[in-house]
Amino acid sequence: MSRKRFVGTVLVMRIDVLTLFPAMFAGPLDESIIKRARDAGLLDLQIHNLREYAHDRHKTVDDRPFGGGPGMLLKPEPLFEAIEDLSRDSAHVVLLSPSGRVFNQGIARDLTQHKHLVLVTGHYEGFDERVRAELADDELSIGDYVLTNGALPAMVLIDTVTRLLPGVLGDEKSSHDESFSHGLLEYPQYTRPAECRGMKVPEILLSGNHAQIARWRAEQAKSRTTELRPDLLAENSQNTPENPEQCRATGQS
Ligand code: 9D3
Repeated sequence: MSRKRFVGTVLVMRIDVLTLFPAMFAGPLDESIIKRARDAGLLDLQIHNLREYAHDRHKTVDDRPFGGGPGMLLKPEPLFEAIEDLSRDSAHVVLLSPSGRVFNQGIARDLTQHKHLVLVTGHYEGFDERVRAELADDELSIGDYVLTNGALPAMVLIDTVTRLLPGVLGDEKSSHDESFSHGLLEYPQYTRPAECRGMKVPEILLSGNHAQIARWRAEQAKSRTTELRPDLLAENSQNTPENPEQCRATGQS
C-alpha cells in the first residue's frame, strides 16, 4: 500500500550543496537512479563552491579558532552570505558534521517533506558556532567514523532522500520497499541454478507453498537480525514483517 501515491502534480525537490570540493560531486550523482531523477526534473541539484562566497583577495574560507587549539574553522561570513543567497524561500538548512545526530532512514523520510534543502558540508575542525546557532535547522552525521570532509556524507544523504521522492522509483520497487521496511535485515535469497558447486537452495523455496515460504522468510529475517544486528531488535521489540508501522515511528527500516 503506497501512502503517498501521487497522481497529479509532479513534486520537485531542490537541493543546493555548499562545499569546498565541488569536483567530488561529479560522478556519483550523474549515474543510475539519481541521474534519471535529475533528467526527469524530479530533483533539481546544484553544487556550489563555498570559495566563491569569499570576497577577500585570497578567497579565505577558514581561520584559526579563538582561544587556540588544533586545526581550522570555516569562517562565518561566506557561509552567511551563501545561505542567505540560496535559501530565500526558507529552505531547510542541514550541516553535515561529525557532531550531528546520526542519519537514518527515518530522518531521510522526514527530509523528503521539504521542498528545498541546503546542505553545508564541513571540513577541518568544523563550523564557527554562530553558523550552527543562526543558520542551521539540523546537523547530521552519517556515522561514528572520521572522514576527511562532508562531501561523501552529503552525497549519501542526497542518494537516500532522492530515491524516496515520489516518481523516482517505479511503483513496483517502492511498494517492495514499504513491505520490507520493518526494521529487520533481509532474509536469504537465491536464484537459479537450484544447485551451485554442491550448495543447494533450501527445499522450501522450491515447494511453491507461499504461506510456508513467507513464514520461513520471516524466521530467517528475525534470526539473522538477532545474530548480526541485535541493536535493531533492542531499539524496537515490536519489529515483525507484519508490523511495519511501529518501526517507521522509530525511523528504522
Ligand atoms: C575534533 C575532531 N574531529 C571530529 C571527529 C574533527 C573533524 C574531523 C573530520 C571534523 C570534520 C571532519 C570531516 N568530516 C565531516 O565533515 C563529516 C563526517 C564524518 O567525518 N563522519 C561521519 N559523518 C560526517 S558528516 C560530516
